[in-house]
Amino acid sequence: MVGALTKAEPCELCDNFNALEDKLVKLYTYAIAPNPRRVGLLMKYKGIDLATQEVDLAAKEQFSPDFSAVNPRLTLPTLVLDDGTTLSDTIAICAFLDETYSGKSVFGKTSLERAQIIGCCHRIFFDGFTAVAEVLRNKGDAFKDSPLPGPLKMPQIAELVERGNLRITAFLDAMNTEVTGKQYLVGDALSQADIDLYVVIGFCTWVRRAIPDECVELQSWFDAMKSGFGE
Ligand SMILES: N[C@@H](CCC(=O)N[C@@H](CS)C(=O)NCC(=O)O)C(=O)O
Repeated sequence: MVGALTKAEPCELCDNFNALEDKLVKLYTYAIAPNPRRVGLLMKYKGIDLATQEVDLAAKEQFSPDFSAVNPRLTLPTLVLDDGTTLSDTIAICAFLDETYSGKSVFGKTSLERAQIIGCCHRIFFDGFTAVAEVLRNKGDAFKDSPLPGPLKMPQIAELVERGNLRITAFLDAMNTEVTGKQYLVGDALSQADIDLYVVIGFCTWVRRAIPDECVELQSWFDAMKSGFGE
């Protein structure tokens, strides 16, 4: 699907009219994967339409010569600007799109909120996303010799599955405490941190992990996000 325009489905939380900027940018993505989803939900929230190209990770298309010429790190999402500059880290892409496109920001209203949101995203990525990835990628044939995203080849380590599961439990428990008494993780508006937590909780289901029954606050926070995004 080269050069198609994505049109976000309307949802309760989202702006649906953000004008296409005159910058020619192209997003390489695989919409169902968690890091691309962090960008996809930000775009949906802000009503951003971009030219996109799907790179099918299930079919290992990231290893194709065409895509490795775009991003030698072989990861998604990847954003290419009209001058050829390439961004290949999700948080950087989100910050760039948030600032480039008008409307409500998901990076806070003050420099302190911005710092807190980036800190929170970093924690969710490190404590949550990488824990799930540790479980997912260290067993089975799908990620054989490829337990980390990118071109590096190395063996899977079976013990990391158990450690990853322990990390997921600790992460969900910490996030339950974090959202208690709050509608949003930082400040009084939805931020990239909320998007990231929502995505990582969804990613947990890829390794058959759900929010534990005792994490009541996290479950109701997640349910509110899900319905806000119309999912
Ligand atoms: N450093 C990247 C990592 C992104 C990443 O891990 N993306 C995954 C999809 S969720 C990927 O591209 N995987 C490719 C692979 O498994 O080979 C970021 O923060 O955006």
